[in-house]
Amino acid sequence: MARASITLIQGDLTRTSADAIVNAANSSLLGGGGVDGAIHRAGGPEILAQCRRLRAGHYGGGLRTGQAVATGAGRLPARWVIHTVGPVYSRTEDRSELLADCHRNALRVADELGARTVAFPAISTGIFGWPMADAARIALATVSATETEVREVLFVLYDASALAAFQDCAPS
Ligand code: AR6
Repeated sequence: MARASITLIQGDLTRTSADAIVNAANSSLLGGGGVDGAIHRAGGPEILAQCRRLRAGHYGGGLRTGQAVATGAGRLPARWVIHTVGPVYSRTEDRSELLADCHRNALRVADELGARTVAFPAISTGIFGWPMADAARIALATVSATETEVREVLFVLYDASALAAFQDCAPS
């Protein structure tokens, strides 16, 4: 086991070629807005069909915050989608460990799949309201510290300000 190299890029996760891309999903696993909606639109109905099978099986109660599970990637230029559920940001409760869990568990699932390149969005920073700089710090610290067979982790940031926030946190 080793540590993955980390690459920061600005772009659209649904157009990213990687063995696996990570979806910032919700516990229903049945789609939503943001990057989740974009993944299901671009990937086609096969991803949702597999999510429904997960809900009919081991994930009858949904996917818990911080956990991760994989499906195929439909028409996306990836082999797998690893769905994880970020925490909703709270001003009163420290939920950082749950956001770290999303990254650790996504990498664990990637290892189980044999994925060598994994692309993440900035989990929880959209609809779930996490301040970008703080989410970037947690995401980068967690991936840097996680033992994995994944060789490269890409953070695919949607806009220039998100990329800048990640660059400000990255070790030089
Ligand atoms: N490529 C890369 N990043 C993107 C893309 C894209 N195509 N689209 C959005 N982002 P969000 P969350 C960025 O809201 O905060 C859904 O309804 C976006 O700018 O997608 O974890 C789920 O079903 C932001 O920086 O996820 C859940 O209910 C980041 O992706 C809920 O939203 C995450 O924003 C999850 O909320």
